[in-house]
Amino acid sequence: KGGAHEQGGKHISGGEQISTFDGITHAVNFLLEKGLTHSKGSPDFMQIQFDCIHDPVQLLNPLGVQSHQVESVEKGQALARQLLKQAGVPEKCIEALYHHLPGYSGLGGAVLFDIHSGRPIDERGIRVSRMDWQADNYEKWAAYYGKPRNSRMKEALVLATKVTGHPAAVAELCWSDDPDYITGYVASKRLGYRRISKLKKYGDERGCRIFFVNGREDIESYIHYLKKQPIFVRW
Ligand code: PML
Repeated sequence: KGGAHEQGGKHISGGEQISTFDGITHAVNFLLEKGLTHSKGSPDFMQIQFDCIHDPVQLLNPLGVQSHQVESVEKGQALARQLLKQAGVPEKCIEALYHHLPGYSGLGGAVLFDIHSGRPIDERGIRVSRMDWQADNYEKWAAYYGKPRNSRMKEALVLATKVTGHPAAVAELCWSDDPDYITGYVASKRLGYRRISKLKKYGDERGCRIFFVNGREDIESYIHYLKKQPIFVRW
């Protein structure tokens, strides 16, 4: 994994790849290029780290992708709530989440929200790790479905596929903290990855990443899965 910072300690880029030993040079170059591009050539600090993975890698099919064009943030947010409901999140829980929401930005990770209690399980922010989609397989998928090669979408789709690929998961709600990127999504195993063109206003630096979970399942094992289980998305 790699990360870059600019002065003032603001985190501006991060990334991760799962690679074979032979592919390490390629993976490091990719992360280096990514850090340099995102920081417009001059990060103050960059770090690239290796973790040796011993566990067998689990394969998951990518979630199906559907895009919704909305006229306004209000319509986008209304659609997000409707999709969450369809995914099995009770209305009361959705209301409770929106009540907490602005406070969940800037955690550097996702908040787990229990659909039964309508409460957050862990507010420290869980960082999902160890997931990837090999470039050649992704290219084939993107060509088949006529999807634009959008690396931000690819990374989000890989993450959403992992997050919803466990029995404790009910749905995910996400939009970026990048003030220039306003598309977000709702994802669930059944609904797939549903992109919504406007979920916030340009210039807004508040992002959101919530995993709705069934708190009656084993949440410790879900958190372990999110952080440690290696996943390859494969079409
Ligand atoms: C997409 O365009 O489908 C990706 C939306 C979410 C991006 C999340 C992020 O970049 O932090």
